Amino acid sequence: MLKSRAKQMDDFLATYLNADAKNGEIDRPEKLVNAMRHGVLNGGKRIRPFFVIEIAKMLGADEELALFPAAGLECLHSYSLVHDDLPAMDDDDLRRGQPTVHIAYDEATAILAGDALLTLAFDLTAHEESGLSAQVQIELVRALARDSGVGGMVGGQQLDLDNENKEAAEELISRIHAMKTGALIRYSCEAGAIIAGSNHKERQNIRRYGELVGLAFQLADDLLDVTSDAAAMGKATRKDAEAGKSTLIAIHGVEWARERLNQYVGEAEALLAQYGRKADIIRAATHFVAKRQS
Ligand code: GRG
Repeated sequence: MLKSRAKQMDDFLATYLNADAKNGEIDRPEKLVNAMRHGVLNGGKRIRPFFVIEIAKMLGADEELALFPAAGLECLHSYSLVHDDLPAMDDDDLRRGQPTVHIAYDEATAILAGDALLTLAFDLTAHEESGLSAQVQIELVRALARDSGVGGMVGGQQLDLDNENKEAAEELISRIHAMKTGALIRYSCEAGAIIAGSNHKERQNIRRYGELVGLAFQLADDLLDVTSDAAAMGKATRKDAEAGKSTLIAIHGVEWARERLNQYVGEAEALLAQYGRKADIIRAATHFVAKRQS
């Protein structure tokens, strides 16, 4: 299911990032479009668009209505990875098994490709061909801006940078995770509820579900690091230890993390109970996130 949704998203994004396509009457610089394509069309799991589409469907919306906002969210996520890989940030040469955008092109082009993916995200979220009402588009744009900006992903990245090489307290690590990684995953679920026209109570319920999935996603990421070839390092994860970052696993250990992960999954499943069989796909996705191997 995740694979077929990922293919659907890849096809959709490839169409919107076609080097021949014109934005109104304005030609788009080919190099920049190709760098954007490099940053997006490179084999991501597409978990966030999956949640947008499948939550909207679970709540009774036509899946077609979720496509534009789902693609917008993946563009935003991809921009964050392109910028995160830059020399001024994590300075990574590989992403999704391929050269990062600043390696394949150059640093200035990677900055611009990230910028252009971020703005394309909002273009797609409030797109005239989406079939969504203006009110729904505004709600999506506001929620996406809130969760990706200073109080969400970007703010979390700043806190993360400020705490490199320091022993951060558990509360601060959790706050960084919730903002940097969790906020976009929570948005992916809330967006599904906004598209389906959920009432306040349902939207809050789905937001909480998304929060739990975000927590599970980050913990699974930390576990993946220690259970990979970095395990020998013992204390912290290889990736994070190299970057001088504290992790919850370094504080509490692997067993605690596994138990906590099960607890998040249990709580998340309880929130889905009211949707019965309609939630089967989302239930399976919750387990996939918690047990993911990549
Ligand atoms: C630079 C503004 C700015 C923000 C960067 C998201 C982020 C903030 C940095 C990424 C660092 C990182 C590797 C965090 C761990 C969790 C995470 C977001 C992993 C990547 O997401 P996946 O697993 O990746 O969904 P794919 O490649 O499948 O899309």
